[in-house]
Amino acid sequence: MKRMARFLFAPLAAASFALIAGCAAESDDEVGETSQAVSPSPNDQAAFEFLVGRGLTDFQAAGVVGNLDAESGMNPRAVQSPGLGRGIAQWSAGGRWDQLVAYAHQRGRSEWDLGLQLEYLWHELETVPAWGLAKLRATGNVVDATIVFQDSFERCGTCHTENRIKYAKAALAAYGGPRVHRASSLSGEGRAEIIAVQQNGEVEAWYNYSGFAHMPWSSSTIVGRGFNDPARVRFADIDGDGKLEIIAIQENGAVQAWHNDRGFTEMPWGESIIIAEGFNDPARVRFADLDGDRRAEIIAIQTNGEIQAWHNGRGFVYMPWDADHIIGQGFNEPARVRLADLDGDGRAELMAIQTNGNIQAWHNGAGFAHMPWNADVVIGEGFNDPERVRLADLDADGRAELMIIRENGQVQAWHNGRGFVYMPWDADVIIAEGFDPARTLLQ
Ligand SMILES: [Ca+2]
Ligand SMILES: [Ca+2]
Ligand SMILES: [Ca+2]
Ligand SMILES: [Ca+2]
Repeated sequence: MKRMARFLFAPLAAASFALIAGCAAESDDEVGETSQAVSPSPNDQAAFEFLVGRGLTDFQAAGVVGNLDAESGMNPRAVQSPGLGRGIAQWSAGGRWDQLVAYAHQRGRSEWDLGLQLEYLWHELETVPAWGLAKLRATGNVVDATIVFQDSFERCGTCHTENRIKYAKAALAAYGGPRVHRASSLSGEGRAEIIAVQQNGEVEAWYNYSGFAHMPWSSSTIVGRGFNDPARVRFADIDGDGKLEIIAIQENGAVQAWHNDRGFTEMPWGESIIIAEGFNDPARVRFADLDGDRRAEIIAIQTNGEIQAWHNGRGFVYMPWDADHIIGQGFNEPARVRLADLDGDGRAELMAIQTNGNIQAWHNGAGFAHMPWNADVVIGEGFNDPERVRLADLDADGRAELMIIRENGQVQAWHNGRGFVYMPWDADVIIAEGFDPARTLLQ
């Protein structure tokens, strides 16, 4: 049935310990040492959020950012001259940089891309224990985190540790603290787009530029071709970079994903891979981030009424799943099941559109775990046709809005003003007209 055929692990990239990253030259030659990014920069924030999304604490993420600021000013195009350092971590040409380039090109991506470099940095940390991820996770403050990353990952000669700590503290002050866990979207800005799988097989998406508003869309673009069965189309963020991948559940049960390289543009896709097999009934397949690391889990509503979830441990790779749990029981009608984050903590709630028209929601208190729900509440009443119900965050505050596609083609949205509570809606608006529920995705 809808079981994963197996877990398969791609071979780890061979890691060279002989050639060390960064800091090949002494301080004065180091890129970024003097043109640092002490003041908040968009790249610093993106890197901080990426690292927190991978499960580092605020101060651990800041420790890494402080190091990268010292190495390169968080400039992915930084080239040490004279010297071998390249990119945000100043990986050495002839060594780790060459592996990064190969990693990028295997995925049809540019080695100079900030997102790619962050992914590769994390790939190194996860696959090579000597680069110090376990030590970094064990640190308890920003100074220790900065020094551990300096000593284990950067391995510099003269490191100017005091600068690294200064930048790390600046990043912690700028980006630390409670934050909104934005959902992923096509653009990466977290405002749900409306997407229609048209009868000619084109997938048309409208860019959401004004959030929760009357008709918030600007012009549309084609993001897919040859998708002739809308029931087989999904969007989910498989690698946690904030941008949704497009996913096809094939007739042979394979689940194919195309990586979103370029955000909200025409056909933004790069590499495609098979992420799962054995999912023969698309009506039973869902994607949602259960543990708040921004990487979507794959979820199947089984024929016995159990909801089974596989944890996405490895991002956009072949079969990235590393564990599975039963997260629900007694869900015998897949069409009534929804998953979306209602309270902005990054962890998806589970919802059922009941036969009496109530929408019941269970709060996710434990992330990716067996039956993680710790409370339940009714969030909607009078929703008698589950096929017409959508939940997605329109205004990037992390809390999903409730939407219905009416028989006249209008799409009505209720704004989630209060999170996980009884009937959290505080406003409503018509966001679109002329949409067919059988062909429309909102996410
Ligand atoms: Ca993505
Ligand atoms: Ca996840
Ligand atoms: Ca939640
Ligand atoms: Ca919202």
